[in-house]
Amino acid sequence: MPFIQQKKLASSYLTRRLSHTFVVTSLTLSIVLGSLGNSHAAENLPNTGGVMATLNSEQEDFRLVRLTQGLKNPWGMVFLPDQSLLITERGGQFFLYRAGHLEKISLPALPDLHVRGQGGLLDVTLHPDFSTNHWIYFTYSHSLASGSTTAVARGRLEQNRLQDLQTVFIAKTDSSASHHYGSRLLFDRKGYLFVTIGDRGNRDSAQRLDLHAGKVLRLTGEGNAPPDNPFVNTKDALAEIFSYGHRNPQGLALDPDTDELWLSEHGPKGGDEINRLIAGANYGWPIITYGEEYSGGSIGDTEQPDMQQPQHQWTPSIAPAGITFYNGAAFPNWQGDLFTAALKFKMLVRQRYTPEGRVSEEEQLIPHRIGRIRDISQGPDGLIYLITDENKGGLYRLEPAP
Ligand SMILES: [Ca+2]
Repeated sequence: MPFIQQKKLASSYLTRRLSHTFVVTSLTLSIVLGSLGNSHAAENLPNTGGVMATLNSEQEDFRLVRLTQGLKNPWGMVFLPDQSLLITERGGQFFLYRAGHLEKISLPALPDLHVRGQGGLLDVTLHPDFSTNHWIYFTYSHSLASGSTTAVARGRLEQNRLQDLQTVFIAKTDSSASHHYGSRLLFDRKGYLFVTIGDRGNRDSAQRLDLHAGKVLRLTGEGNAPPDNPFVNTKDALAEIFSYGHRNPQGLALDPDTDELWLSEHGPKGGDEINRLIAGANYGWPIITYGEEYSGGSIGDTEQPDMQQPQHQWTPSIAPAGITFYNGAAFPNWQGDLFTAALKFKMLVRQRYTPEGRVSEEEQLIPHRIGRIRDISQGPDGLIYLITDENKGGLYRLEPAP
């Protein structure tokens, strides 16, 4: 099968601009080549699970395995201590993948769930003390009289029932749009809850400290602002804000070696970004961006002295969603690498960063094989799990090649 499985994007980055040009050329080439032999690959796949392919890549050979294709637009997932996998569907349903089967979670109707456009039930994570308190936390788009906004709720997961639902935080935004909710969430090792909020389609909101749109938030488990947040003493600023100037961040990961938070965000036309988060920092949108208007034409500059540069940017866009750092034993040659799920080109991107935060390796894995990849998670078994945001969305696993 004439399939361009891994296209090396760049092996060394001399300057940002040089690498930018190289990525454009290489990505375009791989898309053209990939589409020639592969555009209908997904439609031709059998509907049963099992090994789909054994594939080679720069550092590891692996098998791509489909576990199930019974999910409708899955968005987020998290492993429970018993190694079952909790998955959200954007339409408002939770499932547990356990012992090779999907089990539906029963729950009361979610209050004010706004299932429209990019909205619905979105990401999910566990409270650090889940083993004793059974709290799961999730994000969703919450209906308002004037549209909708991103909200955080929690509930207790007991067996296959979710109960005691509480909305703990409702983001203050000012948009009637049904897109750019952002919406990844995770607890850091200190027990603070980080939540990403998109600009809700109002790009200037990302620079306004009196709105939660276009921000990363840092909350307590009760949904309040911790007293050491960066803007608690800033007049007219919302105390929940951790960083700002983000467009639509749909990926968030903790670097297990440094405890730093890394984030992916969708740019406009081009200019998708990977950012390393610093408390109080401005990530520039829409004043600086490497993207441009969908209709063509510039949006802003690419640099400003008081704004953070991305660690990496993709032009053309790959539509990055979930990200994770790999530190498992199953793929020893991938340890420390950042994996990014991409909706566009339906691929997984592996990147290796130097200690200074520059990309030293980058390759595409499984482009156009399984659909729009929305999220990625490392399992307790050290294997890599993916979900695809499709009407017949699937759960897939990367395993070492035998
Ligand atoms: Ca930026």
